[in-house]
Amino acid sequence: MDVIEAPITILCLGPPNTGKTMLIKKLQKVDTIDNTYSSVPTIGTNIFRINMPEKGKNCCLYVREVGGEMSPIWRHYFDNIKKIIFVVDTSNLCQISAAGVLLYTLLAEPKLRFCKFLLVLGKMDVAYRQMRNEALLMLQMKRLQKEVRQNITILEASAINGEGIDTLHEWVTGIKKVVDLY
Ligand SMILES: Nc1nc2c(ncn2[C@@H]2O[C@H](COP(=O)(O)OP(=O)(O)O)[C@@H](O)[C@H]2O)c(=O)[nH]1
Ligand SMILES: [Mg+2]
Repeated sequence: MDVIEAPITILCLGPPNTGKTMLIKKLQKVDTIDNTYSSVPTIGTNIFRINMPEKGKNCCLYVREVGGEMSPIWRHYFDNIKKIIFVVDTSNLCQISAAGVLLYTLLAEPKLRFCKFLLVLGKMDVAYRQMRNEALLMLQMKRLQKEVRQNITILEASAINGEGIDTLHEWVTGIKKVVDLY
């Protein structure tokens, strides 16, 4: 097992099965697409190391995923957190509104009042997904954004076809990848 040499400053949260594990695994290997992945639900927490060779040879940061089943005790992991990645599953109509309530409880949490939030509209590859505007309506984002002080960035993503993963990498690391045009 890796020795963790930097504090964990990023949490990845969201209801069960929204694709958190797959998304972060994808983030670890920004340049490869793997369609054969299957996963088991996360019970407990996963810690992912994200390498940042752009910032130095051994430079990295850590993202902790806390399973959706553990939402009642998410708050135990809020110390030192600077960024929250909140993943919703746009292909799961029944779950989206409930995800909005969970997101609200995070935004209302005093320990997270200076955090940056990234709302990931996940599984954008699924044909029957909710489109961005419908998903945001179900999450009541307009109302939410008026009531909270944190800045919420919204990202459409898919761990299957790689949509949004580069932007996720930029948001997480603060490093802009240089796109090679040739
Ligand atoms: N179609 C599609 N399925 C996904 C995507 N991400 C995850 N999944 C599937 O959703 C299920 C839950 O994924 P997982 O990463 O374990 O979710 P977690 O419980 O939030 O960590 C798995 O069956 C994945 O294969 C995605 O972007 N698109
Ligand atoms: Mg998981």
